Amino acid sequence: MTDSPILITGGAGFIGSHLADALLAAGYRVRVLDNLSTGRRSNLALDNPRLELLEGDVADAALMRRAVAGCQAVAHLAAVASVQASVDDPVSTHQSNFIGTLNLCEAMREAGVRRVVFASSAAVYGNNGEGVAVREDTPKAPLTPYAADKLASEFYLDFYQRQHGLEPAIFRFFNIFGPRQDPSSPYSGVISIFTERAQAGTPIKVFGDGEQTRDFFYVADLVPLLVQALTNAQVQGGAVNVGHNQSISLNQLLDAIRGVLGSLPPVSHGEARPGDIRHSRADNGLLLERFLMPPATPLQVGLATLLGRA
Ligand code: NAD
Ligand code: UD2
Repeated sequence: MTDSPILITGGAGFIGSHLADALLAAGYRVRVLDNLSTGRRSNLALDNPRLELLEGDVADAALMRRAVAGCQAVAHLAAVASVQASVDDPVSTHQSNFIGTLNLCEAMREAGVRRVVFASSAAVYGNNGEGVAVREDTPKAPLTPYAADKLASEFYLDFYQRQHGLEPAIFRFFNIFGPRQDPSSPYSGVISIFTERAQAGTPIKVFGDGEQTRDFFYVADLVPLLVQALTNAQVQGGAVNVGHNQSISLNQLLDAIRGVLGSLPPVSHGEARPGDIRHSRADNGLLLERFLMPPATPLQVGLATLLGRA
């Protein structure tokens, strides 16, 4: 381990702050670049002298150069994570979700920093592969600016790998959940919304019949994969799905929350969201081949932690 820091863009957010905690616990120095748009200072162990916070935007090329300078590796997690925000404001979200990646690639090329872990998304597949386990070679069908920016970022990372020797490790996250996921927007992760409402006793709204399925993945199981990709001697090219190849319906999810709490507030059903994917499940063969997977946290255990009943 060298003493130079690992940069986490978006490190004050949900996934990034758990990664920061794990790297600090393992003895690394961590530099976070975050504009605190959805991230929070309170997610970070700011009293740890090995943690540095640079407050600013990944779209600021000069700041990105300062952030990358002297780092041993980068986890690029900064993005406007809401798909709907990208639909509502594609120009502004493009600055965060694509220009930020390009600025990072240039800054890494200039600084000679090679290793970068990138948070891509199942969104790159659109509706393709719906109902079967989606493989990495499933044709891509980005249906929104969010998905297009993620896929374009993947292509640029691939270009910088071939042309400039960058070492990208690209993960396509399916539905990550866990503590610190912000439930405050209607487009926040469904588990963060349902568990917050279940705890507060406020009504839960299911969009559609609740039989849509998702491959949920607990954040504490994701972090060791990110750490391996940042620190392994070698990375192999190409993107890797992050999921369990197991999906459950929202109705089953609600049953599981009821199982932890003993009861649920009123649950109503509304119109399905336009464009909502019906079934989503990751083929995770490549993930298992390339990375050491920690034993999966059972959904009940993850939910109990979120609900303060662990
Ligand atoms: P999050 O909103 O908690 O984290 C994103 C972080 O990036 C926040 O701290 C935010 O303040 C910061 N940020 C946003 N725009 C920025 C900018 N222009 N400059 C600097 N910082 C900026 O969301 P998350 O769930 O932790 O997502 C992390 C990454 O994983 C994102 O790239 C997201 O697209 C991707 N992802 C997440 C999921 C999921 O299930 N949570 C699924 C697929 C992909
Ligand atoms: C996830 C990602 C998104 C993108 C996409 C790729 C999150 C938060 N979003 O979108 O970034 O990667 O996958 O396919 O991880 N729902 C309700 N009630 C609510 C909220 C949601 O019924 O109050 C439903 C929603 O209509 C959907 C399901 O729950 O059917 C999951 O919604 P989500 O927003 O958590 O995630 P998803 O899969 O749409």
